[in-house]
Order: sequence, then structure tokens, then C-alpha cells
Amino acid sequence: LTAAIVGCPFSGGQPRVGVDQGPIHMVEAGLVEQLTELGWKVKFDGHHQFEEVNGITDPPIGKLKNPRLVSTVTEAVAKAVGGHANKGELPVTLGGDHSLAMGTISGTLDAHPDACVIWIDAHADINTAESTDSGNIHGMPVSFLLGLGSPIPEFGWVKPILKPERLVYIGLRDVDAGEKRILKENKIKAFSMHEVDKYGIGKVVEMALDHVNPKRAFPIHLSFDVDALDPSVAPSTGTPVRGGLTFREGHYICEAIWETGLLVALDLMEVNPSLADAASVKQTVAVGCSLVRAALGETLL
Ligand code: DIR
Ligand code: MN
Ligand code: MN
Ligand code: MN
Repeated sequence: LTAAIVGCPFSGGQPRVGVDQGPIHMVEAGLVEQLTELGWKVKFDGHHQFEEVNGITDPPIGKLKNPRLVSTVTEAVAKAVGGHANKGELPVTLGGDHSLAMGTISGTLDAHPDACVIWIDAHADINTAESTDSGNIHGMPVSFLLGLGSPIPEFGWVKPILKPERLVYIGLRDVDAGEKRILKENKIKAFSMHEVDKYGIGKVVEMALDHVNPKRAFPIHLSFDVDALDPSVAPSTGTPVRGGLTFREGHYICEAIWETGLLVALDLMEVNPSLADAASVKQTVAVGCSLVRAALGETLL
């Protein structure tokens, strides 16, 4: 089994500097060695270099900030992830902000057209060009993948091939009014922190899988935004929201998806080592690595 680390030092989908350092910190913390230790053959050919796209003239399109930069970078990520997935390798994409998932999920669906997406996040990241308040594209990748909102020519490469019934959320607690409407209109299944409290994480993951993958036959893309975790567990992230998943709840999700035997791609996003004090940064980077290990089969016993 081969895991391919796709390091994406990119922050253009949101305004806070430093999230581009997330992947560098996770690799420096020993992630490659840790996965090797688990029995994986690990491919890591260095972090992706996006500087060729810096310096392009990139005024907003409508409210969207850095649209050409985000489009160029995510298209490159789609090719990288798709290339690894098409070779039967398991791409592990380290972010970087969550706009990158436009690329990672496009790459996964290129290799596995029937894949489903499990999106772990405090946020739904499903704003459209019309509904966004912030204009930050990391709050929008899901709408592009679903083909919602008016098409933007600069993002013409994104094939809107994700189906609403192949997507499920866990961990939501900061969803914009416009996003709530979009979720309802498209009948997208979401388990917020309210459902995690009500049913417990074990039942929630089972219900999420029953919805998105009823026969346990579809490949799974797991996109994990570290801000799904409570800020006391993962403080170094750009948009922390209190009342999040515990350390164990986050790990349980990763372990349960690994147990299905269906995981084909993993994203670990929004680790920002420039936010919070050194101890918090170390803790957040360590938790990020630990979630990746849990999703790649680090068993408890
Ligand atoms: C908000 C925040 N819904 C937005 N989104 C975040 O900007 O669209 N996503 N923080 O990770
Ligand atoms: Mn590569
Ligand atoms: Mn996110
Ligand atoms: Mn988030």
C-alpha cells in the first residue's frame, strides 16, 4: 500500500497568513516516518511549489478574492491527486486552506467517479459566488464541486460532478444563513454538533455512512478541516469555533472510516502554525499528524 503525501503550502482561499506553513510543519513533525512505521510505502516528493502563479494580476471577480490564483493552484492539485489516485496510491493532501479540496476531490472523482465525500468541519464551505459574505474561497469549494451558483469562467476546469447524495457533513456549528438554505434546497445530509451530542459519535458516523454509502460499496474521500475539532484541541487554525469535536471524536471518525476499507483519499486542512503560542502550534500539528495516522490504520490495540 502506497500513500502519496501532497503537501500544499497555500493560503489564497482565505486572508490569514501562515496556513501555507501547515503542511511543512506536519512533515517536519515526522508524518512521513510515522506512516512508514505503520507499514505504508510513503511517496513524498517535496511540497508543491505554487510560486509560478504568484504575481498574476488577480482582482476580485464579483466578491471572490484571489480567484485566478485559487483556480490555478487547485487545478494543479487536482492533477497531482488524480495522478496518484489513478496509480492506485492513496493521496494524503496536507493544507493549506480548504479551497484546496476543490482540487483534491476533483482528482479523486477523476480516478473514482463513484466516490463519496465525508466532510468534517465546523463550516459547510458551500457558499456560492452569490451567497458568500466574505468572498473567501475556502468557504466555497463544495458549491463548485456540486455545480451550484452561477458558473465562473475562470473556474471552468472544475467539473461539477459531485452529487448531493454522495456528500455528508459531520461537525458543523458555524453555517451561514445562505448556506443553510443551500443545504436544504439540495437535500444535503449534515450532522451538526447537535447531532453529535444527541446520538454520540459512533451512531453519527454510522448514520453518515448509511446515507452516503448505504451498501458500503463506494470509495470514500475524507476531507478533514482541523477546525472541526474544538479549539481547546486544535487551537492553531484560522477560523476556530467553540463547541467542537473532542480529540477522541475526531479520531473515532478517522478510525471508523479506515475500518470500512474504502478510504481512497484524505485531506487534512487549515492547520495554521502562525496562530497561537508555540505550545498550541505544536499541539495542533501533532493532532493533525495523529488524525492522519488514525485514518491510515493506526489501531488502538
Ligand atoms: C464563512 C466561514 N462561512 C465564509 N467559512 C470558513 O467565509 O464563507 N470556512 N471559515 O472554513
Ligand atoms: Mn506528488
Ligand atoms: Mn473547511
Ligand atoms: Mn472550517
